[in-house]
Amino acid sequence: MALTTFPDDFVWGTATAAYQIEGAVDEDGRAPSIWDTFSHTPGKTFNGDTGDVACDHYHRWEADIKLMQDLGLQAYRLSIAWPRILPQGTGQPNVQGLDFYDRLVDGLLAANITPFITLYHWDLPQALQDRGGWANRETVDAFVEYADAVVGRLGDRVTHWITHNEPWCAGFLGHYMGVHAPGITDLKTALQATHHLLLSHGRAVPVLRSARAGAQVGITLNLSPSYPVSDSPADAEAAKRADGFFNRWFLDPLYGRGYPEDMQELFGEALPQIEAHDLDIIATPTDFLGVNFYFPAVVRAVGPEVNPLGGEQRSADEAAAEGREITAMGWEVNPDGLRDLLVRLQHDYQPKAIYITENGAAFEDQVVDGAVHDPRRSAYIQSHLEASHQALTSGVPLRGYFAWSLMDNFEWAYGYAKRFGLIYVDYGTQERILKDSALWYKRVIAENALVEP
Ligand code: IFM
Repeated sequence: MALTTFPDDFVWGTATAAYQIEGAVDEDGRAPSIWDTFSHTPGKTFNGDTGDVACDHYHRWEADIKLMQDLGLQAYRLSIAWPRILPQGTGQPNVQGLDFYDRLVDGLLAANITPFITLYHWDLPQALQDRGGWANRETVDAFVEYADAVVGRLGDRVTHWITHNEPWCAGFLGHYMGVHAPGITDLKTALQATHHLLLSHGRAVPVLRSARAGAQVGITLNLSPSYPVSDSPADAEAAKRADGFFNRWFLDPLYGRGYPEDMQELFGEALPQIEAHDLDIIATPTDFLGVNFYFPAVVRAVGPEVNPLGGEQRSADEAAAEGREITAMGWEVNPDGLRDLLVRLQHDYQPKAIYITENGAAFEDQVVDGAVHDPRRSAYIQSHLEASHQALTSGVPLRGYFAWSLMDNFEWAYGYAKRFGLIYVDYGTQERILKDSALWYKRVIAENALVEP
């Protein structure tokens, strides 16, 4: 029975990223990215896993589009591998790399699936890292060159563009915590890299928009509403700082307010170099905001010796003790966080439109008699769709939802140990199996409404 109906023009999709699914890392002129280097460095990923083969999507894309069609997907969010297009980061575009995405886009359009293309989902050409990577301002120019090459080939057909995926992760996980490529652990470098990521976004917006009338351009942020773990003023302050770190450090400059003052004070000497007009460029108006939501930050105050930002997230055990369900990533399930986040975004920033560009969960899926029964994933998505619908009802301009992920894939430092897919991938044979959640999501799309899992 239909429970909750979505607007007629609501877009239903799934998302992936190039390095997580493509494989074929040294084919047709592709050169290494920072993730090739990082994943091949001993000790950096679970089990030493790499994206060398991944889901072999580079060779199986036609069959994968058929699966998308079977699910009734209306949209598919993919990312382009920069090192396929400009293997050395700049210079002459690699025609074979462009050809691959050209075929993929045509295949999607022929299947009536709208491509939403992300330019940067973390696979910086290693050649650019060798020249300083995102901490080097020249990488901003290189990104614009890359955007120009992609749009020159695909811009006549692609209507939805996302400059960056989760600059918080690329900036801080990659350059401060060091758990993502390029594996640097320095706050000043991280803040400089983050500034250049945002600057490159602003520079690329007009390039992407110029290709075709009506092209829609946005950026995708991973956002976590932050709640204090207790009523104490110290925890409230810690939650505010966490909000500054995860959310406002990106949202404020993107929406024309510059970097938040409280965080500038906190970062002190680590602040990035900012040139005249950088903030105006970063604030170039966009057509939509992409929101990736998985879990909120529930935060307590700690001393600077524990964490320089003066806060830490409560553990999975603590969350479980409060009755929260925990996913295989150790993340707590809290769909109210998504509703609160969407309502707050509308209240504080008024984006023209919002797409949930990722949401989903990893669980320990098993194949039993050729099927994968994953009721917790369907329940996770359903509860977040309910929260999304509540936000819609209260006036949030939510235009679509992309489940993460179309299929199981390379989960970065976790390698292949974590499965987020609606489709199960047997990495030994590359067989794909539609999980129960995929079959349920197919019904949601067909009904344009929530249906019981
Ligand atoms: O797999 C990632 C994706 O690449 C970016 N967003 C979060 C997902 C799950 O961790």
